[in-house]
This record gives sequence, C-alpha cells and structure tokens, in this order.
Amino acid sequence: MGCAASLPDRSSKAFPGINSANDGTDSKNLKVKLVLLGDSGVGKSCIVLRFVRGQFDPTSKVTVGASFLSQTIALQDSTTVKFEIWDTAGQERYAALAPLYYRGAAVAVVVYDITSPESFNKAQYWVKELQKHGSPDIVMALVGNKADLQEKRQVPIQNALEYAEKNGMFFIETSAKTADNINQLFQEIAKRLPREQPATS
Ligand SMILES: Nc1nc2c(ncn2[C@@H]2O[C@H](COP(=O)(O)OP(=O)(O)OP(=O)(O)O)[C@@H](O)[C@H]2O)c(=O)[nH]1
Ligand SMILES: [Mg+2]
Repeated sequence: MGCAASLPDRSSKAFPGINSANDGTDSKNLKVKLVLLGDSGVGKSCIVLRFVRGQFDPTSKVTVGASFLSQTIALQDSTTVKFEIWDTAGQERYAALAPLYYRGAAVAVVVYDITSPESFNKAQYWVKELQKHGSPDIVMALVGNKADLQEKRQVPIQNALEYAEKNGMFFIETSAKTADNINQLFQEIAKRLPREQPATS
C-alpha cells in the first residue's frame, strides 16, 4: 500500500491532534490526526482501505513502516471531520516506530482480530502504551475486526466490551471484508471528539 511522505500538521494547544481546517476560523471543519495500532494481520490496512476507497483487498500486503491516507466525513450537525490516518505496521520489528505516529494523535484506533486471543492481548499492550505515552485527551477506540468470521471467534464480545469500558474506550466489531460497521466506527469517533466550547459573552 502507498505511503505519502507528508508530515502531520501542527496541533492546537487545546486538543493536540485536532485543528480547525481553516486556520482556526472555522470550528465546523475539523482536521484530526488518527493512528491505527494492533498486531500484524488484524486488518488495519483493510479497514482504512474500506473506509477511504470502499474496497477490500484479500491479498493485502503487510505494511512497511506506516502508510498515510485521509478521508473527510460529514456529521449530522453539518460539521465536517477530516481524518488524517496513520496506518502503522504491526510486525514486531516496527514496534519502536509506533511513538512517531501516536504522539500528538487525537484518536487511536486499537485493532484486534476476533479469531485471535494473541491479537487481543497485543491490543491491551497498545492501550497501556497509549495511556502512558499518548496525549491525555486521546479518544481511544477498541475494534474487533474480522467479525464475518463468527464461526472462528475466540474473543468473546463481552470480554472486549468490559475491557473497553474499564479503560474508557469506545468498542465496536467490524468487518473490512463485508464493510460491516466500518463507516459507523469513524462516525462514532467523530462524535466523541472534544469540541472547543463556544465563547460566551
Ligand atoms: N475475513 C476477513 N479477513 C480480513 C478482514 N480484514 C482483513 N482481512 C485479511 O487479513 C489479512 C491482513 O490484513 P491487513 O489489513 O493487511 O492487516 P494489517 O493489520 O494491516 O497488518 P500489518 O500491516 O502487518 O500490521 C489480509 O489477508 C486481509 O485480506 C476482515 O474483516 N475479514
Ligand atoms: Mg497493514
């Protein structure tokens, strides 16, 4: 998958990783730095490809380093949110690079594969890492991907839900293959972004 060389934008002081798209003049158009973390093979790149291009690649290659894509969505209140998405590489050899991508991120999407308990353990490792070193206001989502593989499920929904609740995370199961809950994931994240309070006179 392609990888753009651009660097993320400066962060606002109020909420690191969230900027008004028009130099602070338009709070209805937000620009948000989002990072995906999780074990290799859980489907991070496929989730991004489904969200940004509406496609699924059954032969998806492992990500090298990280890849960057962006996508803008509109909310019901007519706010637009531009997600600047850093899709990190889950292979162990790239683990040391992760802080480059999650530092200053407003949103972290931590992905596991519902058929793999090891990947759920790895997700918990990333949550701890983000709690220690991520932005204090970071919005975290826990995503159980490959929900189409119900017959191979090894991570019960209840376990993930309890873990997410305990850690103040939003939880959802998705399938990049069938597109199930992919748009909902990003819509729900957008709704949870901290907004600056309108000035009172
Ligand atoms: N059945 C099913 N397979 C999926 C789904 N999402 C991804 N896959 C498959 O899982 C494999 C790995 O997907 P990737 O998106 O490349 O995984 P990744 O998390 O980006 O892996 P790294 O880049 O190594 O970190 C590919 O063979 C995909 O086709 C899904 O929702 N359902
Ligand atoms: Mg990948």
